[in-house]
Amino acid sequence: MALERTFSIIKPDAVAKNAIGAIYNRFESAGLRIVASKMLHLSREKAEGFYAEHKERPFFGALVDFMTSGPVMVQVLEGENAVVKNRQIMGATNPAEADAGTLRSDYAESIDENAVHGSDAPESAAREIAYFFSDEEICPRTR
Ligand code: RTP
Ligand code: MG
Repeated sequence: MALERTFSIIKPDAVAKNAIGAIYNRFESAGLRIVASKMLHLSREKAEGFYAEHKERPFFGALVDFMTSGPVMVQVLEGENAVVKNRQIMGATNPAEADAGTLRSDYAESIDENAVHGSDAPESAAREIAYFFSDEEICPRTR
């Protein structure tokens, strides 16, 4: 399978837990390479745009409140089958249903504050990467 890219967010709850390094270790240990990365404190406008597909859902306001409650780390992960691999590393949306050893099982408290985001398909990955990163900010490995 060809190299693939996916988009990832370490959400404010996991940043507040000082878990950035532990989560990056999970990505790298699974063979995903971090090819772009930065810390941001999202504006409401930026968070609302990111989650626009959910804007009619009852949890939308709480989701935007949470995502703007503190800094996040955003990153591009590259590797074989990166979209599915990252979703496997993350675990189910609701941490109560997440398999043991997944990021959400280990770091998330609830479905509302669930530690990480990962793109759900290659098409959404491309859109989400472009929403946060310019081409010059993405640095594929040269060795
Ligand atoms: P994400 O987009 O953050 O990676 O999460 P996901 O694909 O696993 O879940 P998605 O359906 O895209 O939902 C986005 C975020 O909205 C919150 N949510 N709350 N209370 C609820 O029923 C509910 N459902 C979704 C979660 O924080 C989820 O990560
Ligand atoms: Mg999603």
